[in-house]
Amino acid sequence: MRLSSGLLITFEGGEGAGKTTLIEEVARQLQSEGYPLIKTREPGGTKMGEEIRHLLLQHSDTKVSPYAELCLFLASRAQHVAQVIGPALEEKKIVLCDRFNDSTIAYQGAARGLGIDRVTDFCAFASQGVEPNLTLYLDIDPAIGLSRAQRTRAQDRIESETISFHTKIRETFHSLHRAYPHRLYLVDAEQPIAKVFSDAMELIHRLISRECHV
Ligand code: T5A
Repeated sequence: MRLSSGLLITFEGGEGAGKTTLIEEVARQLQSEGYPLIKTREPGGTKMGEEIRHLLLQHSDTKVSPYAELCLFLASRAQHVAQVIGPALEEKKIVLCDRFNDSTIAYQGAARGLGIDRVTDFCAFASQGVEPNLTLYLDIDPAIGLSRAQRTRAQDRIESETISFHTKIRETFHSLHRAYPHRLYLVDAEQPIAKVFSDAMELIHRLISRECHV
């Protein structure tokens, strides 16, 4: 199946919302339909990005400055866009990306208090103007998401933040949805996995037929 342009689809959500699970299912489905795609994630997606991910998520004796944290997320993104996302879009692929600019706006801009407008500008700079065509925000009560995440592994540095930190992130995603209703959609992540998947695929198929019909 050929596309007339590349598509960047980002998956956002609080901790344990089900992004990784959903991306796997979506990738399998789109591949079975013959679409060229890549799956990737942030922080990460490149060798440098994965090293930055380790730095960011490990527990540390050092109290990490929110400014240093922001710069590391942005450095990972800049490399990821230059090395992986940009070239894949040039090749007219679908890019399925686990987290992108909206996470930085919600986590660092809002929850860390660095300022939504300022962080939005930094994100546009780091991502070199690349914007998602569609963002699926998996909406979940933070307490439910955190308990799901803890079922499979130990909490990382950011997950270990307070519940009010995670609630602020959810509220910010809701306001991003109101600000960008034609790009960022809320998907109820408390539904069974099959329903989350079918809701997501409906939005993705709608995007493909609107943007990339060949
Ligand atoms: N971050 C990231 C920032 O602060 N700023 C930034 O700019 C960026 C890019 C990244 C961390 O960095 C922060 C945010 C994060 O704290 P991460 O690994 O991407 O870390 O984020 P997490 O949300 O922590 O990833 P998780 O792997 O914990 O969550 P997922 O991927 O959303 O959830 P998933 O798919 O692994 O599912 C968790 C469990 O729930 C089950 C799954 O089987 C699994 O066991 N599950 C369901 N159970 C019931 N019903 C459903 N519908 C389910 N869907 C999945």
